[in-house]
Amino acid sequence: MRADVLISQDLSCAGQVSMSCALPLFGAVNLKPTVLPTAVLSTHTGGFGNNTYLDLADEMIRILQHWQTLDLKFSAVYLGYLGANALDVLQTDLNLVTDAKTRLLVDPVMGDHGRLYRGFDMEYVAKMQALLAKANIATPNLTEAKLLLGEPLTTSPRDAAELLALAAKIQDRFELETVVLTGVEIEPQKISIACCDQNGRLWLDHKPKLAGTYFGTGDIFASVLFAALILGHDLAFAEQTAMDFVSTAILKTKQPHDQRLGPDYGAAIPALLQKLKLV
Ligand code: PXL
Repeated sequence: MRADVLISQDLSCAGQVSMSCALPLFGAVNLKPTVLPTAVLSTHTGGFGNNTYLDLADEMIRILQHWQTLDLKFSAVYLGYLGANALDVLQTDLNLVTDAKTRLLVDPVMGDHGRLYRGFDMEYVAKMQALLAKANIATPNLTEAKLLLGEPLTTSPRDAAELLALAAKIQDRFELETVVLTGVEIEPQKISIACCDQNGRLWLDHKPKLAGTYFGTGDIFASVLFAALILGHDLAFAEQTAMDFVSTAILKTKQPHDQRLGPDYGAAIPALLQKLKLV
């Protein structure tokens, strides 16, 4: 049995990050997502205090074993925030549900703003480096790109050339087809991303920096980017669609708003469906 897309990342019960954004977005574009949750948390780890954490690594093994009896294979797999035990499971067992045609996007979620997220350490970074070697597409933010390359977190690319070189280095080091390095401020009041495609093309895209620091924007960016690629669009269209989606979601977020809850991404779905010609 062949299915469209498998999403494996955590389910944070409160705060719209990872699975709680990815699942509705892939469902909205009719990619019939299958899920393999890596952990259940009471909230994400960014600013809600003492969150609970139920590790689902053992259950993931059982789920994957059952799927194997169905000969279930996925055309696409999207991995994001995993946790150390879940990452180990995926490293050894993901091949049970993939084949040579499966496209794997790894969003190496481990930190932002120059710091690792709570609960992650350099051992996790090393595991993520090994996982990335299996991926076709990666979408690190600047912090994650530096961690993956073992470069100091204290410096940032100063101009377009340095940012493009960093993205190309990730592509080269991990032998990736596609890299989109997200969320870099090389010009004041602008957010830039750097893209490398499988044909050796390299380019930047920019959007005005909007007020606020919303949780989950990296997750909604990666979800929309991958959905557009799976639907057959090229990287230039996919990255523009994902950039527009995040900006629209933030602009449409009703104020006042607790930024820990993430932007009102649902408000940007009608425009997304139009852009993807799904309505
Ligand atoms: O948005 C990334 C993310 C995903 N999952 C969990 C997180 C975070 C960021 O803080 O804590 C659990």
